[in-house]
Formats: sequence, C-alpha cells, structure tokens
Amino acid sequence: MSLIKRFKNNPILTADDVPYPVATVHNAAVIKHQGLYIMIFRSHLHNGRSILGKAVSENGFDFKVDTAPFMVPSKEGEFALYEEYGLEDPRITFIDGEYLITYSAYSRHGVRIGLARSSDLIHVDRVSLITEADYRNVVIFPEKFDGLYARLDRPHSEISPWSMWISFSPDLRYWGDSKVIMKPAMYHWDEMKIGPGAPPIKTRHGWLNIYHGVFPTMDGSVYRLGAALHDLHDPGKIIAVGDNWILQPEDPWEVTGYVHNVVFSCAAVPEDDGTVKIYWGGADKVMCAGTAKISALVAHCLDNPRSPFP
Ligand code: BMA
Repeated sequence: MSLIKRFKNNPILTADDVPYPVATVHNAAVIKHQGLYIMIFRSHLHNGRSILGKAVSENGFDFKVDTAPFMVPSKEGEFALYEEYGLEDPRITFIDGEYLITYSAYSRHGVRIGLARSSDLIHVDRVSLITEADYRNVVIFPEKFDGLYARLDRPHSEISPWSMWISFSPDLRYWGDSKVIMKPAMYHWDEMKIGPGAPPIKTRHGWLNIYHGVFPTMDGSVYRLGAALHDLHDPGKIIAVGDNWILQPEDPWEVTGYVHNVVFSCAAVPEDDGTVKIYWGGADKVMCAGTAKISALVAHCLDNPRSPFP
C-alpha cells in the first residue's frame, strides 16, 4: 500500500487558477498561519523565468490565488544583480515568531539562495543572499540547536554526486560548520543527486526530512521523494534513511508537463491528528497534495534503512 494517499482532486492548483499570466504553478512552500494554509508557489512566466505567487486555503486543498504576485525579481541593490533570471522553489519555516522564506535566486552569475522574512506573510523583507553560487534547496529547521539556526542544502560539485549538507548560523546571515550528511546510493532511485525538500518535521523519533532523489534514464531524469530521520539534538546526524522512495510520478500530470516525470516537494504541513499534508509540484507544471501518517513515514525510515553514506 502506498505511504502517501494522493488527494482525490489533484492537481490542487494550476496556471488556470492564477489571475495573471503564467505558464505553470509548482514547487510551492506551504505553512499554516492563523488557521489558514498559506502557499507561496513558483510560476514560470511565458519567457521561461520564474516568479513567486501566493494562495490561501481553509482546508489545505482548495486554494485561492492573490490577484498579484508575491515576490518578483528585485530591482534594488545586490538582490537585483542576483535575481535577474528569476526566483524559484521557495520554502517557509516559522521560528522565533517570524516566517523565513528561502528561494533560489537565478542570474548570469549562477544560482544562489535568497532569504526573506515576514511576520504576516503579507509584507516581506529580503534579508540576505545566504550562499554563493551553485547552491539550491535550502531548508531551515524550525528550531535552533545550541543557540544556532540550522539549515540543510545541496551544493553542486563536479567530484561528488550532489549530496545533502548541513550548516549553522548565529544570525541567519553568516553560515558555517558545514558538513556533508547524506549521499546518493549507487544504482538506486536517488543515484544521480539528492536535495532537501520540505523543512524538517519534529517527531518523537527524530526530525523527519522529506527529500528528493533523481535517477537518470534513457528517457531523462526521474524525480522521486524519499524520507530520512535526523537526530533530534544533533540534526547533522542521520538516524535512518528509508531505502525505498515514498512517492514517484504516476498521475498523468506528474508524468507529463513542463518537465516530465517529476514529483518535487518544498512543503509538508504536520497536523494535530498525526498526519502530514505533503505538497509537490507535478512535472514542473501543477501543484499536487497528499496525506500520510507521520508514524508510517518514521517506520519507513527505521524498518528498512540504508546508510546515509552508501
Ligand atoms: C531541479 C529544479 C527544480 C525542478 C526539477 C525538475 O533541478 O530545477 O526546480 O522541479 O529540476 O525539473
């Protein structure tokens, strides 16, 4: 039986639901704010560059999109220089009474990560560009460790398959103590590269990390989701990585779209009843959602684990 139950009315959001011209709606961050689900989603414009929109829902499945985009490339200062080619793949974390939004900033100088903050998810202030070029998929933990913020990310490298790293910061601006914590497994569903997906969820057994892994085929790359557990007090220590994927492209809008065979998650919202709503982009074109039992995802990691350094 599948660990993740797809929502019966997937896809939950498409370009047709957006009141300004976009080609796609995908790879969205979602978080609960004052009883509402707030989604910050990526859209390709018709020139191929991306911006971020916002949608709101009462039940986590039926979203209504704002009339105007939430964030577009900055026209000011260093952000303008590094956001020239667009903003992609946001993630949201709530910590210390504020929302932190990370996003990929694309420009002629490469891809790096921007950090913005908001108290109400209406007004948003850019804080800093928190990586140099060739980083993606930055997710910030919703708690500090020994007084430090912690983040997972995925630097690019020509020597190693692209792997998951952790870094720490006293102030969100300066990051260090970086180390690699998890690598792809050879001839395995994630052999080509892995990257953080949703900001980690705290469970009794550890931080649940829903990540993506990529396998190269003769028909292009296949993006799937997997799960790993990190130590509660030392998030750089992986307790277990579930050996099998937890979600793969199967529905028609996951198999065919802007880029085919992609499920890519930037968000998972834990609920009080022990379930989690997982959100993913389908084929880089639409937004999909599903639910899972948190205990089942934890068991998936613990019952059939593989090494984080296979
Ligand atoms: C990755 C990123 C994601 C995208 C995925 C599949 O490299 O660009 O934004 O969803 O590829 O195309």
